Amino acid sequence: MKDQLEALRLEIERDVKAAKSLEELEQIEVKYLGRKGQLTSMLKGLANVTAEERPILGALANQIKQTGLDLLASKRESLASSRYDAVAETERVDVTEPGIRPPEGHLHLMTHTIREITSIFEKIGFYRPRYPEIDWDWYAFEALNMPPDHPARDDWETFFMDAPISKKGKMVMTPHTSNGQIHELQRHEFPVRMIDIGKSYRRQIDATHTPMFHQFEGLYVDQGVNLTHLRGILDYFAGQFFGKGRISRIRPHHFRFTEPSFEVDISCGVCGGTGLVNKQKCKVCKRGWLEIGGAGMVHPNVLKACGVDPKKYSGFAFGWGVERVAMMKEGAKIDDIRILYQNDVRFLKQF
Ligand code: FA5
Repeated sequence: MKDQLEALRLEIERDVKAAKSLEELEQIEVKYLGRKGQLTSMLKGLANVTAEERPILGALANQIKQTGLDLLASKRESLASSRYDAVAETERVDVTEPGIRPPEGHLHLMTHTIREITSIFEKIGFYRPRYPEIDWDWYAFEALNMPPDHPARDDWETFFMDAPISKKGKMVMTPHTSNGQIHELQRHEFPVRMIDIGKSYRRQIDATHTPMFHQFEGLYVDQGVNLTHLRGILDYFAGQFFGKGRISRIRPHHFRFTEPSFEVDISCGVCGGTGLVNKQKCKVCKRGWLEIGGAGMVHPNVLKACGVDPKKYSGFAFGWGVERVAMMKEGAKIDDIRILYQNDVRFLKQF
């Protein structure tokens, strides 16, 4: 039995030495030293040996058990530390390495443009009120001197709301921001120096029109305001928004709510307003100027509708498309307005 015990000691030593994982060590412990292990079953054989041999063999068995436990413990320690070494090698983290930035959104080109326009006008004392984008017919048309048979009041141009009709007419999704002029003038606080920027809606869609777009509506009303003030503001905006050297011009036009009325053009940034690039017709503007929108002196009927005395007060107004002016900026290279609202990240990322 002594030889068997010694042989067992050697087997335990050999197996522990060869073990490559903590799981293997677990199995070795169960196999040799566990409750049903080989050493335990040998100890049961002690009952058959002589009384003199029994304590000697018992002591030897205990010693082998202790040796086995010690060997297992030290092997466990060395396997665990080499496992950490391996993890440290394969899963090393260099905390000084630059991290991976999560994708980050940014403001839409239209929001940037709205903020830029606001700040250009704020610098010269204009303020930005907010007026309804769904409003009564009276504000959107009637008080603006637009008769009931005006084409814009037709279903073809304007979105009418399916809502009860009030004293102020039908409810409409504003087709322009000019309703802001009426709300502002009704406050009777002068001077009025408003830049109202909001959404407008029309039944139009093509490369230069969207059913929802933004307009910015300027209104300056005080005693003694005349056309030269409008000209000054137009040139100021052209230089600030489009860049130094860009100027404006006005051409006669017709709007019901201004008199006289104009169409405003901005000199083309590509040909410098000459219409020619290397003696060839400028491809961007064809004639030196880009159309920006309408303007004019506020019609006396509009002032009267708001309870303002046209003999005492005068002023000018203009209304232009935010999308259009953004598209006209040099280098913008946007040839279809609809792309602004398609939410294609490849497009949006560029701004
Ligand atoms: C008006 O809406 C007038 N209320 C402007 C005005 C205000 C004139 C104050 C005088 C005094 P018009 O319909 O031309 O005018 O539109 C003005 C601008 O809005 C256009 O020049 C264009 O830049 C923009 N616009 C009009 N319709 C659309 C559309 N469907 N999509 C994108 N932009 C548009």
